[in-house]
Amino acid sequence: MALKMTRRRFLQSASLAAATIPLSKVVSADSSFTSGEFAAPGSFKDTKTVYGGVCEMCFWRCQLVGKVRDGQLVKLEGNPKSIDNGTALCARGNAGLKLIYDPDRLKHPMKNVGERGKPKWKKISWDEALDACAKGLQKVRKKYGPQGVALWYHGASAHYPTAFFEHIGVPNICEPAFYQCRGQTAIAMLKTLGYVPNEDVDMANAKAMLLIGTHIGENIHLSHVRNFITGKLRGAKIIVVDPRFSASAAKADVWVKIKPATDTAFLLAVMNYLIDKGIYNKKFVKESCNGFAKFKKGISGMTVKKAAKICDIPAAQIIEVAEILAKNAPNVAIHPGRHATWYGNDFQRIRAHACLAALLGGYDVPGGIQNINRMSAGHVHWPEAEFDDDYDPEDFALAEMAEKYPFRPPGTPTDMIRETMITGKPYPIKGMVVWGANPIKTFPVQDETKKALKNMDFVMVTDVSPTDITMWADILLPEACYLERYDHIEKGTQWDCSAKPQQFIAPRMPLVPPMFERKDPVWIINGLAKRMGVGKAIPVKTQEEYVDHCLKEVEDVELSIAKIKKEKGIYIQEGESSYLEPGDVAEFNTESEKIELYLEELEEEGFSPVPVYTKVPEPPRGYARMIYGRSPVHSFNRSQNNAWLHHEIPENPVWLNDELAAKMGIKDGDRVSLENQDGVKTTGTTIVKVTPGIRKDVIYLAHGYGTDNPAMTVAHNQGIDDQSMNTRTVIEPETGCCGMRINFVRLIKDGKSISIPA
Ligand SMILES: Nc1nc2c(c(=O)[nH]1)N[C@H]1C(S)=C(S)[C@@H](COP(=O)(O)OP(=O)(O)OC[C@H]3O[C@@H](n4cnc5c(=O)[nH]c(N)nc54)[C@H](O)[C@@H]3O)O[C@H]1N2
Ligand SMILES: Nc1nc2c(c(=O)[nH]1)N[C@H]1C(S)=C(S)[C@@H](COP(=O)(O)OP(=O)(O)OC[C@H]3O[C@@H](n4cnc5c(=O)[nH]c(N)nc54)[C@H](O)[C@@H]3O)O[C@H]1N2
Ligand code: SF4
Ligand SMILES: [Mo]
Repeated sequence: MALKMTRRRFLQSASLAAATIPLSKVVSADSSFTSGEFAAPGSFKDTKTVYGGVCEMCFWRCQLVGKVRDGQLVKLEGNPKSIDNGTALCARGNAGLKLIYDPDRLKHPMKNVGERGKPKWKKISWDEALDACAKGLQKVRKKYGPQGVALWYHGASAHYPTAFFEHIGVPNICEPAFYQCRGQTAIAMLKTLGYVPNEDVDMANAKAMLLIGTHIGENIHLSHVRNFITGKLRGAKIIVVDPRFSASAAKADVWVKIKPATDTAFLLAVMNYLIDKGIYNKKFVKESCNGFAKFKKGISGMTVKKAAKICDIPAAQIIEVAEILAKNAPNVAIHPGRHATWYGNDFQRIRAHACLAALLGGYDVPGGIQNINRMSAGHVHWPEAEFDDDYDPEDFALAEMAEKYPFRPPGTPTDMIRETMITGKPYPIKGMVVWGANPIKTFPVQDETKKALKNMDFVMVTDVSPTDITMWADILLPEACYLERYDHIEKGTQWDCSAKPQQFIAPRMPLVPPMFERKDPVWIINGLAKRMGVGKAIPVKTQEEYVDHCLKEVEDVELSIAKIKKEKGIYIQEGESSYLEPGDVAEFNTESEKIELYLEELEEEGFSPVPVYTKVPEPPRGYARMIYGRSPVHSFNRSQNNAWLHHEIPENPVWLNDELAAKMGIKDGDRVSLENQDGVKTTGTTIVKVTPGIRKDVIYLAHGYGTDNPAMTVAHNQGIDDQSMNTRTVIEPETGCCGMRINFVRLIKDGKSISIPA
């Protein structure tokens, strides 16, 4: 791996750089920075601590404090008051400094005077920019109706804009990052348990844990990693199922080197074994589960022997896993999973996670999945809009078409919006608004996304930095980043469920004011609303008022920004333990008020009511399946231009099995590119990591690399883009989410394609 520094040295150098080098030297020279904005630092004595920051280098939202000197942020630290991340931040959290002062960041509104996708930027004023956006969107609305506009969004800053676009009747709104992330996990859990446990699994107090994929340690969500490591240190047995020796596999007692896409068969076999041997939790199943007899019968076909063959693992290992789980039940952490859009057969797999936890009684007990009480928090709503008689946004929500995906996450499936943008059916979508999302990188089949964007009459993008999506804007709006603005409330609970139960609320507050012409979402949207003739409906005047309003809506406690400031950024109150009292029975908010082992709703819609394994196509001869995961120091594509993080892991090595490599004549560190089953090649190159820690039928790489946008001067063309290899996708029939591990690749070295031996 191209790690040039140890993590400890990185953190030392990161904080040293922040503490001692004038920022004017840390950022590279850029003519648009005035010297005044990057004045020389004062003395250490002048450094003050500003409370109330909330990280958004990823979406875990750790609570921060900023060290500020002469109006400049010189260091970020975890908020000592935090019951979540404490004083810790991960590498990305630390490196937020290099985002805020990245000279490549968007500074002014810009108009594309070149082509979409090959932009030429002209700096314009906010008046010009908002006029152009209002005009562009109104023109589309006039010609095609309000349904002519669609929205793709992600992130905390998109709450208010989304509410605005709903208010003006935009019917097709999608969070591609939810649809292609944990959307289907959420719905599978909701239907099975009656609530969405997210990653609320009490690993710190588990006696055994099971991770399917879920590569904690590369997947860095700070308190979640801490939860996992604490469980490990307290002696939990760890089972990791992964075709690759992931960071969590490296901490495991049992590594199940499973054939990709076969996890449901594995889980079914484990469950069958528990049932056959009578070593499941009979009391829990009787009291808290619905449809056990039909479930038992429905899954009985997947024997240990059969699954061993399908999953390409020893039968003895399936039995070993089942025995470990049974022995440690109910204190077992069956991880619900997060990113699940793998193969298009994943809804059933996530249901299997929930059912296995049920057979073990692993709910609301130490170690188990927790139904965590969270404080309610307010939102700001635009007033209910009144539309013409002949227009009802619901009639245009592509909802009828989407009905074929009865278990879809909220919103219009990403794929359906894209399709409609291209075909104009059932009606034209000709205006696209993108707010904080990068669908070029997020969403498979890039050519289709580009075709859809080309087909628009108007595209408006709001972002903090140039990324691959910003190249497709007609008007590009620069937003203040998470360190420079107020934002929607974050709420949570103590991560270790055995600790004194506490809950917190931490709204995001700015650590320093925004530079250049960067603005917050309320400012931008209100300007747009006025120009689009809905100024009277504006619910709040400033971003600060917006957050104050959300705080006032929190039930049972009086909160305000002033109060949160006094509380050093975090309001903490006593909570209730999520563990059941002895004698209590867990509650599930489903139709049967129990865990739906057998989900009738699925049957009614023509799907299997018990989890079922569906086979997916195998790699063609000469290719291996491409799988992906996280780089521990990056968040998707969004952090790639961060100089500190780029310095750590500048490209994404392609993992190749060592025996294969020997046959192919490939050595560790060789420079290669990838070619997929459709003959599409990656633009950039990367190095090979030759390792026994991966199966022979897969090639692995970290997601997010391989940036097309030359305006990202650090990241441009560094590493390779996994999404560019996803020229095919599969739409999951239950949910409408896109499977992204169904493409196959081989290597190219020195211009020659090298097949993967069988
Ligand atoms: N550093 C960092 N951390 C992050 C993020 C980030 O961008 N950077 N993003 C966050 C977000 S939004 C998400 S959703 C999560 C995603 O992180 P996870 O939810 O952990 O993602 P997964 O896809 O479950 O896990 C990826 C692992 O699955 C393995 N895998 C691939 N195919 C299969 C298979 O068929 N079966 C099994 N059992 N394993 C398979 C891969 O080898 C890899 O180790 O990470 C979060 N954490
Ligand atoms: N091939 C492949 N596809 C994937 C994944 C994968 O692992 N492989 N992972 C999937 C998962 S789990 C997820 S969660 C999604 C992630 O999908 P996205 O969230 O769309 O991914 P990012 O690349 O982080 O793009 C976010 C965009 O928001 C911008 N941004 C950052 N901060 C702000 C802000 O404060 N305001 C505004 N307006 N913009 C901001 C960034 O610069 C960037 O352009 O991708 C999914 N798609
Ligand atoms: S896990 Fe890291 S990047 Fe994510 S919010 Fe926490 S400190 Fe920030
Ligand atoms: Mo995600």
